[in-house]
Amino acid sequence: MNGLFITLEGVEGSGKTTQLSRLKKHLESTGHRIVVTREPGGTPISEAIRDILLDPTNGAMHPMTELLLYEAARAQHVAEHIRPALESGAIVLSDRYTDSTTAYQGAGRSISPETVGQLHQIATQGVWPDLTIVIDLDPTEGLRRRADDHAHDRIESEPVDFHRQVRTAFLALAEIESERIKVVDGSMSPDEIAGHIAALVDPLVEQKRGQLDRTPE
Ligand code: Z5A
Repeated sequence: MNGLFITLEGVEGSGKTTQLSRLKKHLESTGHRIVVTREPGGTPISEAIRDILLDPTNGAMHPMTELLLYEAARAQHVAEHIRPALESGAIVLSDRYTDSTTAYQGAGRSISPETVGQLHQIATQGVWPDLTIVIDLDPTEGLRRRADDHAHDRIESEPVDFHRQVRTAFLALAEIESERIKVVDGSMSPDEIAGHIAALVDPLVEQKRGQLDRTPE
């Protein structure tokens, strides 16, 4: 595919949304076509699944139901939005993707890596990120940042130990897949984090320069 696929990962409140919007501006200033999206979500069907997943009244949800719903939302997102955008040469920036499922449902809910891996294969149809940035932050700090600006959803409401397991899983993934996954310290200022992210992204954009679409949306 001609495009470039970059995902941002991390615990709740680590600053992914803040950094995605900065990265979008940075890349647009170089004339590239940028598509920003998120998981779960990114298409009407996937957003409807997101509502079910995050609804705090759905406390009875079985871990396997949760896993299948995240992957179902992803299957639609990839087929309807991500793959066509990549085929058209866009730079796609996604707030979360498969590594969140590995960390939250795999490590957090203790579902086997084999099961999670098989479902990733089915849902992604082979669409994997070129680069993943984990913004690493103590979950206590992330939850504190989020507490100020919205009510807790079903996943956020898990005990802090759950979020610690998720953080550990992201860091372990980054060790295993050190070529693809880069860790940036989320306790720095937004400007410093944006600088580190640009330093990781710019060389990749340069490598793909001839293939990327430079028509603004
Ligand atoms: N989930 C899952 O379980 N399995 C999956 O496969 C997938 C997801 C894909 C989605 O929730 C939930 O689904 C999520 C994981 C689970 N639940 N949890 N936990 P979401 O999309 O609603 O929430 P989120 O992805 O966790 O993101 P967030 O809460 O929106 O946080 P964020 O995007 O990382 O942070 P932010 O919005 O940029 O910043 C949060 C606040 O901190 C805000 O007030 C900022 O101004 C401030 N901020 C940002 N950066 C800084 C720095 N550097 N210093 C100080 N303050 C900062």
